[in-house]
Amino acid sequence: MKEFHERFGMEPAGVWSAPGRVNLIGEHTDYNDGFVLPFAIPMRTTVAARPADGPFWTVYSRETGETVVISEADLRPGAVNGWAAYVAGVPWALRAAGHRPPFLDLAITSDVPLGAGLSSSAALTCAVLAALVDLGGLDLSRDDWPAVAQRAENSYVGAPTGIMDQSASTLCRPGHAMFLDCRSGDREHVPFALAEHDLAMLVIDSRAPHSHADGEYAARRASCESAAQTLGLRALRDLAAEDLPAACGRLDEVTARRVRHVVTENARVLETVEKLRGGSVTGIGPLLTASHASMRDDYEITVPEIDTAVETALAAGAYGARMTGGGFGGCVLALVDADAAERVADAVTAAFAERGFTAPTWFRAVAAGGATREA
Ligand code: GAF
Repeated sequence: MKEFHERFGMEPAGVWSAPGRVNLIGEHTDYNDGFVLPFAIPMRTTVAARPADGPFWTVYSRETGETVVISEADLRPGAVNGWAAYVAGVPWALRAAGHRPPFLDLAITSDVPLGAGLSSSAALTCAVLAALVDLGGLDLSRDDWPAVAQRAENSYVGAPTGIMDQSASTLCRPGHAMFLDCRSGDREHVPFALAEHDLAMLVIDSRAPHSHADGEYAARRASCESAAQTLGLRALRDLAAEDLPAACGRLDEVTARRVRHVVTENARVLETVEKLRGGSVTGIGPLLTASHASMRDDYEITVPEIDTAVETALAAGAYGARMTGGGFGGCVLALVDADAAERVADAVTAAFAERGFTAPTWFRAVAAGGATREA
């Protein structure tokens, strides 16, 4: 990688990459021990690395132009902030899990859009993890990568995420969405090759500012955990749909809607997987749209730009559309006929202009593979 050579004056020992993701369906279900169905996107974060004497990690980021030196003393939560915390958190989490990550020089580049809800942070932690595991010869099975990367984000960076993004970034396969049970870790790679069906998945970046996203995410998570406690459940995953009305009767009105979102969303993931297994890709459209309505009305995590994109895409002929990711901005998915992608995207762009919103950007998402060694 030329950035590594420019910064460190030699060739790297290897190059690793990890992708961003979109979540087809199953939003805010992961931290409730529920089901998700993400797929990796072709945009990736790439890490070139080489063992160094240490005792520190020297990290260059092409995207910020900065070089940060992370010392051993920095391996405590709170010591490093900003993007470099996602790097420092990885050796920290590896040590916490009993491994001895090697000291490295690292150069990082990324084409995963930042702050667009496409999981640029998991792409970064997982790409760094891949380099550390390989160059350190660490005995860490691929199945255990997501938990280490999640621990880096939760406990070092302080972002209370679930395990979906790190799982998608490490374990997804090309041409497949990954049906993941976030409690057991069981997964099924469900064929999702849209081109074979003359379909496309539009990803529309609303470019809405992500204000309050962190605080609101934490609040939703806390509200689910307290509801589970009130209901005497290990997690909301354990609330059956038929018990929902009785359970809601024991909760305040807002919490009841949060719980309804989680329970109905888990059911929609299972139905979506059933449809895909049966080869009915357009059949998932109404489930995507119902998921969006649930996020808008019950979980209250959408914003006007996002709702406009969904409504406009549907009016322009999408089979289904929904926000993807944590919410309060970010991206919308729209399932469309392959030859209608441009027309639907243009309709959304026009609707944004009419309402005075910042112009959206868009791309067609193809299901890509998880973290890998590139060179
Ligand atoms: C963010 C989090 F990082 C995920 O763990 C997940 O909760 C998602 O929001 C919502 O489904 O991407």
